Amino acid sequence: MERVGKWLGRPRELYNLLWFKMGGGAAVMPPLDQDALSDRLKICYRYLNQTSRSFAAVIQALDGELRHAVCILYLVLRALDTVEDDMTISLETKVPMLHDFHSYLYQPDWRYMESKEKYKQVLEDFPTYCHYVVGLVGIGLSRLFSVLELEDPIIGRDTELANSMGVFIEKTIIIRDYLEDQLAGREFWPREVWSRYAKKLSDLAKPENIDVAVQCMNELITNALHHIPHVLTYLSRLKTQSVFNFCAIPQVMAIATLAACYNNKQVFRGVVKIRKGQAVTLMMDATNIQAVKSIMYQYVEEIYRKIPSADPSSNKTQRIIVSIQTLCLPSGTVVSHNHYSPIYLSCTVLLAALSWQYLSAMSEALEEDVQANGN
Ligand code: IN0
Repeated sequence: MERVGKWLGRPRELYNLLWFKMGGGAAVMPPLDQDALSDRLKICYRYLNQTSRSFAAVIQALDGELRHAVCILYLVLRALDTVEDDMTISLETKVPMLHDFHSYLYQPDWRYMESKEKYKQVLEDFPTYCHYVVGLVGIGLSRLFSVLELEDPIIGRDTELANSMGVFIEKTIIIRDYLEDQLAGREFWPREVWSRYAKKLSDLAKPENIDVAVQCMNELITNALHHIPHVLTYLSRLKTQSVFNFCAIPQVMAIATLAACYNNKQVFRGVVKIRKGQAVTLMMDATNIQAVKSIMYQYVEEIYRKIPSADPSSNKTQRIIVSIQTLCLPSGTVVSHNHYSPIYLSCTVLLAALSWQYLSAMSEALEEDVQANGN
């Protein structure tokens, strides 16, 4: 019953999820012709689908040569990340292992089996880490797009924008995974921020510190939002549809995740993830710059509505949101958060109620259909 209630409030997500599961995603992400692949490439795509189902579909939809290059780059980076995140490997072993990693790629039998006790890993230099872990991915990918002439040379040359694309995703993951990383012995939140809220980063997980913990996270989210203008400029320069989808989807997932985390105590108690139906809807929608701007607008609006007046970063958060919304609207439109005309408000409520009734009826009909078909 709870599950039915969950869907009734979100009929479009239910509709998109069913459509996607029934193969509708092929319109945005055409599937790969498996028979045309060599055996080695088949293995690569099998591993890719095992690491990330939805993102694998986006990679498989890339054009020609770019598809295999990105597939292999993604697998290599995920493998590196697995070593980096493994807290059973000491730093003395891990650092040389990461340096030599490129040579293991040519040794099919290479394995690491010596898992020992848990070690702790604290990230001390966030900008350098970001440059190597994320920035180089964005810069490398952007050069690939340009060299293959799928995008203009400026995409490969403008390293600052390419860097922001990756840093926005990475900062979002680091914010969302606070608890998981704490439990695993990893510390990624920047000291210069958390030290103004607590003595130790682990203190933020203590129930008695929940209010300052949320304030600290709200500051980090406000900081991450500052990358959005660069992200929008980068995406607005893209010309190839499959490259656009590949680049835009992780960005809209990131803003949806930040909106779910903002001012949410649950980040310090469990897992906060976007719903499957929400993710599928974002994948279906984020296919052009205007749609991405409208998604960004809606999620920053959701954050704006949640800003507590007593939050220490509230003014900064409001300012960056207004400037993002200005970028997302057609030029000449003014963003206002204060004046709602009562007549517009009534019309909106009436329209929302009517749409809700219509969509609920449609989702019920759909669900009956699915049950009748035994899926
Ligand atoms: C990525 C990025 C990514 C995609 C497109 C353009 C980019 C431009 C600059 C930098 C990174 C870019 O996207 C993925 C998204 C991803 O992996 N999503 C997973 C999430 C998950 O939980 O596993 C999903 O299932 O949807 C990304 O996060 N990274 C990444 C890695 C390699 C490549 Cl080639 C592209 C990781 C990171 C750390 C942000 C670089």
